[in-house]
Amino acid sequence: MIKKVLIANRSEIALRVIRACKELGISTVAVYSEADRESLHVKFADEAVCIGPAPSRESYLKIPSIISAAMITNADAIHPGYGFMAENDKFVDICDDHGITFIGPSADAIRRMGNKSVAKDTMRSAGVPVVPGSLGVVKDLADAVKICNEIGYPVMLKAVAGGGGKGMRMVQSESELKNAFGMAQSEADAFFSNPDLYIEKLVMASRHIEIQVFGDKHGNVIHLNERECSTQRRHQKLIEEAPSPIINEELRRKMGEVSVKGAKAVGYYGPGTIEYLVDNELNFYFMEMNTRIQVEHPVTEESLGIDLIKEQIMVAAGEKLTLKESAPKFHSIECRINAEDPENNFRPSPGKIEVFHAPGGHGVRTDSHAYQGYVIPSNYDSLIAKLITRGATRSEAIAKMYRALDEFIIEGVKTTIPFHKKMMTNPDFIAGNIDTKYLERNDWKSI
Ligand code: MV4
Repeated sequence: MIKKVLIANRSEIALRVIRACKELGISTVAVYSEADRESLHVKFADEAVCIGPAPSRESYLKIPSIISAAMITNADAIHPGYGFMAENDKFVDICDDHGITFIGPSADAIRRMGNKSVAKDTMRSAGVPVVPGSLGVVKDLADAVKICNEIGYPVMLKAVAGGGGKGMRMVQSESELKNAFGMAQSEADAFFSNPDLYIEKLVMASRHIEIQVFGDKHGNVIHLNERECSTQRRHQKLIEEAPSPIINEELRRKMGEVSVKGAKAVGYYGPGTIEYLVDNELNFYFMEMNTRIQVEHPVTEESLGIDLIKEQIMVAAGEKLTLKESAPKFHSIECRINAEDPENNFRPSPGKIEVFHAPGGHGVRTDSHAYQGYVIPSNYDSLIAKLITRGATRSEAIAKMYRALDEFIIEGVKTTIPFHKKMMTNPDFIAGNIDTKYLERNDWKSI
């Protein structure tokens, strides 16, 4: 049994985990940096330990400080949230060495999915559709030229240690490849301390759709349908929903089935997400697997009426999965409310929240660590709230979202609320015609 959980994170996700622990009767330990002393996760945890100064590398990324905080408070498990320690296989090994339960997958599963080329080859072997390209790492330029001639241009050079759009470069021709290959290797080495690249044919797919999977330590794996995440800007998701307006029952079954096979191939347990690109003909291609709970997990929760974090903790404690596969019951949408100025290229807008009123009412959920008087530090990401609605239909979820955005009052910092209000009345969004390049092609103010 898990009696006390240390939450190795901050902001809304730390609070989300604390709430789940309280409902399970589990004690909580918050850790915080000097910049987060006044954060809500510190106030709502049973105990709190300061682990260092504001910069992440000196606090939330400092493994000895986190482990020490767990040891002195006698925590028997650590929940990493997302980001920071969530996909750090060495951290999981260290937890194991100290007899602390890491609330997440095994170090081995994280390692294998963290190497994007190993991940792709593992998925291909498990029967998951992948984009044509190199098998494993491309040795040198000669090898690259040969592979590209086989698959045809344009291609994508991708760093095996990259992911989430980092360390990726499009190449149109052999002459371009001759310049780009060495540069891409040097860049990958500089950014990720690993120069290895793999190659894929460029796919003209327009949607980012991901499948939620969930496994336990007894070998059971299920899928919990898809999330539509195509409304993004520079690889930052802004709006997510479940289900996707373009996925039919048959495709959901197919994508779910292969995703479960993929997760089983790495002995996966806990919640995980398999990301796909989906084209206009509804072909789907594996991109990467995220071995963590994700920011957008609430739309899956609201679409199905379940609690993914409570299940994650129970599964980490060794319990069998209690969740069951099910068709979506509701439509859910999430808008990320960031402290950014959408009028000025989404520039970060940290500072003091002078007025804060969160919306409520039927079908409305606000996940936030912010409150009136809270100062948003400039050291971390700019997410201040996730506004989630659920409706019987997509159009009801959209109507609720517009109503909730209209009630949301935040003064003192700029936020993405005006952008989201525009999107909720945008005919393209309402029709479900969204793709990953939409916000590149269109200035949001003129849609
Ligand atoms: C691609 C691609 C086209 N062809 N791979 C970007 C994030 C990472 N998960 C994979 N990404 C892409 N990989 C091939 N072979 C286009 C993208 C891509 C993208 C993917 C999902 C969501 C938004 C995107 C925006 C630009 C490019």
